[in-house]
Amino acid sequence: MPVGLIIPPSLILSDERFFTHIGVLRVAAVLREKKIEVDVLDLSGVANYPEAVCAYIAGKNKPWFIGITATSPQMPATARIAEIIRNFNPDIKLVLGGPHVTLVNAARRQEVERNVLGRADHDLQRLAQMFDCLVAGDGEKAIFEALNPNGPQLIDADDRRSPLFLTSEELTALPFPARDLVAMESYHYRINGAPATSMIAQLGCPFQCGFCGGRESPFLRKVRVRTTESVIAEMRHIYQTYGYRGIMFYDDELNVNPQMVALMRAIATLGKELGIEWALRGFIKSELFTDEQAEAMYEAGFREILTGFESGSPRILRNIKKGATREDNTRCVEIARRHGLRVKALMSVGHPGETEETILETKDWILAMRPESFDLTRITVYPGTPYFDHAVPHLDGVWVYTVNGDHLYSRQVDYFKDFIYYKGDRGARMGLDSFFAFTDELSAEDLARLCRETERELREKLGQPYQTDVPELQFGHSMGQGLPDFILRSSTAPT
Ligand code: B12
Repeated sequence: MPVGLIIPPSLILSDERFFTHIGVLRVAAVLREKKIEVDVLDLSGVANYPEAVCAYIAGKNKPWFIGITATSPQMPATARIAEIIRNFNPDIKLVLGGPHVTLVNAARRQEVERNVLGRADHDLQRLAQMFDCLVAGDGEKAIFEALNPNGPQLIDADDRRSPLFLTSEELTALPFPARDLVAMESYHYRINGAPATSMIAQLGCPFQCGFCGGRESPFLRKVRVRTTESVIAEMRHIYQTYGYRGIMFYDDELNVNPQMVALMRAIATLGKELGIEWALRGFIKSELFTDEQAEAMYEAGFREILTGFESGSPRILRNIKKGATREDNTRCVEIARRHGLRVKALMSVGHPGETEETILETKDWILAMRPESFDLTRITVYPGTPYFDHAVPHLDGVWVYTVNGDHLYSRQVDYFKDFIYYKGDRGARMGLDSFFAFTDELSAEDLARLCRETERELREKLGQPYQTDVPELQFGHSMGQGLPDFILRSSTAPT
């Protein structure tokens, strides 16, 4: 009987088959390495996913164990999937891993430390009622504890002292993510016209941004790097096995790695050896960006950088604890331009102290910089972010986070129900682009309206239309037929 791993749909995204979920495919890879039969059910973009889940658990080769991966916005679909599995067969061991449970657990740890059990404790208890086992942090070793029928209900690998927390050496030694267990050809991202996929070369970001998940979570905070040889070997594998020369690096920031320039040079050498021009894209931290890095990135094949500039307002940048000033951000754009790198500016609205004026400053900075593309994200106060973890109860279910005398108020989010549309106009078109937070000057409705208006104006002025929705996939169930290959792949299937 196989172990099933499920990737739930991300119902808030306009296109769910942009990038595969790397984390759960790393878990699949270690299972396969130990000769454990593993199925991956990829429900990304599958409109009738409940039917697909039913067909899977009722199929010929029934799983005895199901692990689900989820970010917070994937929780409404995850809860539905868990309910279906429970109702069908309560004996299946049901396990939750991934960012949501990791961050709820990290937030709860903060509550325990401060001796004030509250929102996160409540959220973790709800998860514990729904799942037999919760896994926080690295899944590659923790999965084997989860497979133990008598294992603990909470496995906390998000702890530097835990033997389940991977060292950089262990990270380097891991098998590559089992990309063959999802239908890579059904994903359709492109960089510079080249079909592209994603990879992770390093983990962790040591900075303190108030909105960012995992600032108290070693899994997301401690920088863990792989050797240059290991990264190069994975790129070679991606090209030779799947034919991709387009790669999006999902490392939090490429330039926190002191070996970054050496890595770029090695990527350039590999490109020459393979006789290809890479089409690469990745994140950098603006105040650390240098001409030397930009030149090496271009040489390696990078054509675009993404940077979380977040705001054009010095007050907001201070409140976020961004570590970069507006001048640093402007300088970063100039460096990229000098070296032929396009810039995607990741901007956001809804920080402590946000006012109409600060949103205007963001708009003006974008209009002055004219990045080749941008996002304007609505900030959500997720567990595991300083905005959540360091907030205190205010009034009637509202919590308040204070920084430099400015405030951010947030309401409890029901992760099993609330759909959090964080960018673009998909939420607005569905009447669901609400904010879950507000400031002294701007209500949640004001923030939603200003965010909508600002983004619309910027898109018009920069000639950068909204991303259009990609039609959802349907699983057609006809008698006697199994699940299609773009949904279910098994490690035992002939390759
Ligand atoms: C890539 C990425 C995306 C991509 C997703 C593409 C894709 N299909 O993967 C895009 C750009 C679409 C995206 C969107 C969003 N993202 Co994002 N994203 C990331 C990023 C940068 C890398 C993810 C990754 O591959 N990590 C590396 C792998 C190894 O880690 P992992 O996936 O967590 O898996 C490990 C463990 O969690 C565990 N595990 C995972 N699954 C399972 C399952 C089982 C059974 C077990 C036992 C263990 C296990 O083991 C894995 C291996 O160690 C992370 C930051 C980060 N560094 O992780 C943010 C991050 C996951 N994103 C985040 C957020 C907030 C979002 C958005 C909500 C956007 C926003 N700004 O508000 C949306 C929501 C998307 C959605 N799915 O609904 C937060 C998660 C917050 C949360 N509470 O869930 C993160 C952590 C960033 C942060 N620090 O705040 N994101």
